[in-house]
Amino acid sequence: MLALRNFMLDLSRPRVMGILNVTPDSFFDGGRHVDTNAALAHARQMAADGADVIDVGGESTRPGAAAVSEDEELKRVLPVIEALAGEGLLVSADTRRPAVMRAAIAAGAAMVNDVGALRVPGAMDAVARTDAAVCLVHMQGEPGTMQRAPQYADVVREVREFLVARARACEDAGIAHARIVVDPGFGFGKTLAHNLALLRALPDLASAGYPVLAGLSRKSSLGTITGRPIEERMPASVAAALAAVTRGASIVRVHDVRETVDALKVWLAVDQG
Ligand code: 9MG
Repeated sequence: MLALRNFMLDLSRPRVMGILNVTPDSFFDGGRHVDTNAALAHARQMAADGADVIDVGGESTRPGAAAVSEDEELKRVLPVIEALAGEGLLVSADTRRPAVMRAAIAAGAAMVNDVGALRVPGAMDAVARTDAAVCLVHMQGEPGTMQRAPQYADVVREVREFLVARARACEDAGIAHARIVVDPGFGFGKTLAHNLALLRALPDLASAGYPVLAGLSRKSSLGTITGRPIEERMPASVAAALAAVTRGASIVRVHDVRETVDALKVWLAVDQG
């Protein structure tokens, strides 16, 4: 079970987080949902298609993306979060900024998805003072430069140790174990070889005792493997989501909700009767 404020999400079957980028420049769907009404329509469609959580982000973390002011980020995400939470949907706020975390939770977000793993001063406190869940993501470097020359002596060990240390720091700060999710951060300062090693080692990460979230949807590693541009990576993304859940991921973060949900239904029917 994952505790998201007063909602308990049963993780005995894999769950789907739908990606909603309210940005002009995200790597796959940048610009499509900047308008609040377009964003809401897309989120409602993802929920109807079976998304369990909608992850709302107002700042792109893709390398080279333009910096966004805090005010602009708030202006983009708050009306969307407020409307979706008001409709009873589980909403996650994809942000690294403590002020955005606080405002998003006040607007109804039940989870914070932080690619910085609450390392910005004030971020851990912003979550700890609430009953929201948190997803702690591993990232080597900073979004602008992280893909230049990622290096690890042992990527699996380093990512696991980092995530367990951050999760324990959260617990020390008062965030209950049941509210914490960890994520190896595919593509966040990682080569294809690093991503594949982490994907193969997901059972090891899951054995740390926190639910694992995996985000591979449309990412460049899938383009490297298949030779396909971003618009043609849906089948590869579905395959990657299945590869992740068969290795113990509890939640997959995806653009293609309907296709992923169908694939998971088939896998579940075969695998778990
Ligand atoms: C915001 N964002 C982009 N990629 C991501 C990933 O792989 N995991 C999580 N949790 N967030 C991500």
